Amino acid sequence: MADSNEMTINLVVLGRTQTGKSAAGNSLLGSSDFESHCSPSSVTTCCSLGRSCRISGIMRRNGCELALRVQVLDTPGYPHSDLSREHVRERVRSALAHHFGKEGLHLALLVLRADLPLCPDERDHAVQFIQELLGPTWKDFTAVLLTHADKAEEAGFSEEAYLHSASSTLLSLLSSVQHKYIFLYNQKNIIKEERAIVLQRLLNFIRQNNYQVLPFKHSKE
Ligand SMILES: Nc1nc2c(ncn2[C@@H]2O[C@H](COP(=O)(O)OP(=O)(O)O)[C@@H](O)[C@H]2O)c(=O)[nH]1
Ligand SMILES: [Mg+2]
Repeated sequence: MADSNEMTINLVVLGRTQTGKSAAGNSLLGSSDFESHCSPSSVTTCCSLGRSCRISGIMRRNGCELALRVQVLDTPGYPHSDLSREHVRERVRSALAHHFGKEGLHLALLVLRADLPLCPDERDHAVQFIQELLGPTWKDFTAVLLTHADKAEEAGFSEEAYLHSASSTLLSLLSSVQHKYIFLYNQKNIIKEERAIVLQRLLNFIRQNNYQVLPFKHSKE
């Protein structure tokens, strides 16, 4: 938490390898803190926390401007090329407790590629993984980030057309998280205006949740 004219939102990116988690984290932070590139093996192996600088012009409360700060926890994806499911889960679990043990988590962002169909097995793995990390109220604290929306757009899909043609697996997942989803056109660094729109949408989700946070037990070390 910070002074009264500033608000910090705490986010974690989750999802399989090469979906664009680290790139999404960088876009949200307006930085290049996280290593992100195309690779035949998983790039991210450890969790790391990135913090944005103060962002103004996004948020108001009771008629007053509030500066926003964003904290993003980048995570190794699961499935991962070199780490077992248990390793990834324990790394993420301990990083959540370490970084957000005191302040709590506002939203987990489940990162999926918009240019690939979501199949039931993958959905089940992702949901089970998030449930293990966030517990029974995971749906209230999860939003879906659909990266590679630029590729879907290149293939002729507007967001509406995309949702009309999307797999029932994806549609039921979006419905289960109360339609908290955002398309990300993250082929290069997103521009300031696009970032502001994404942050506004995330803030709306957080507001819908009455600014509740999900607490985590502090790590012992
Ligand atoms: N075209 C496109 N490429 C993306 C997008 N998001 C990520 N990428 C690329 O996908 C690759 C993997 O991204 P990365 O952030 O390392 O994935 P991670 O393993 O989930 O962290 C990188 O080459 C990114 O530049 C996107 O929205 N559109
Ligand atoms: Mg990564």
